[in-house]
Amino acid sequence: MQIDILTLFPSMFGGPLTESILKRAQEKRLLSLRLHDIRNYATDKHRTTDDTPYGGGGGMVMMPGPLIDAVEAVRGPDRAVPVILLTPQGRVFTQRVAQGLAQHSRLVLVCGRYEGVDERVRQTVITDEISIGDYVLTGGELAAMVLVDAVARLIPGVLGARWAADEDSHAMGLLEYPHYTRPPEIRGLRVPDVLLEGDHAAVERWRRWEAIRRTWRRRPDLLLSAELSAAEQWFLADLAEQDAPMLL
Ligand code: 6GU
Repeated sequence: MQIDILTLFPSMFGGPLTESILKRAQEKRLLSLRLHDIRNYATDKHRTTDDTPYGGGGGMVMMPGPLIDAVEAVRGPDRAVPVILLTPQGRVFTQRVAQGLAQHSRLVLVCGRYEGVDERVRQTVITDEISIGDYVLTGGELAAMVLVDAVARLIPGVLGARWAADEDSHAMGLLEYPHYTRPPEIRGLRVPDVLLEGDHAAVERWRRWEAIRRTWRRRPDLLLSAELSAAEQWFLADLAEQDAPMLL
């Protein structure tokens, strides 16, 4: 997958995208990330990319000219490539949205800044708008990094087979079960016996039930769309009698 990122602050992207799994994905040519400085598409000698809003009021607006030119130059002639504006006004990013984006061979990400972008950028070159949650960041750059990380790890081969993405929290519709490694006891806290006994079916059942328990306590909203067996639904009914969710 090739992801082109248009930003006024390309140097912000250094750390997160050049370490660990994303670094390996690029070395293996499974992922190609290209950063583009929107300022290179400005046309005046000061390389201006923002201007005051028509109608007055505070803040600055990203100018349409440089941004439309930048998108068209980077995207090329293929109008089927998604051009995604990162903005708090977009649809909310979820694991399901990440799975959809991971099906594409190219993405163009546009990082909004200031009070926003001139509306005509949306009307000409933007095909999708995404927000990473209901809070306001100073710009779309951090959101773009979150999106790239979540999408890149879904590309086949990016995670090793032993780390397959299909058992993730959210991919399963449940939060993950508790994890343990050695030692078997620390500060008086013991690893649950079932994990030490080598009965794989019992381990799987325990993990599934603990995932349901944790989801009930922390994110009961997720259980509305989780797929539970009849036995698991009984377990959940039991839980609901014993404890209340921590939230809501
Ligand atoms: Cl995509 N941009 C900004 N500026 N703030 C956000 C966001 C995006 N998603 C959540 N908050």
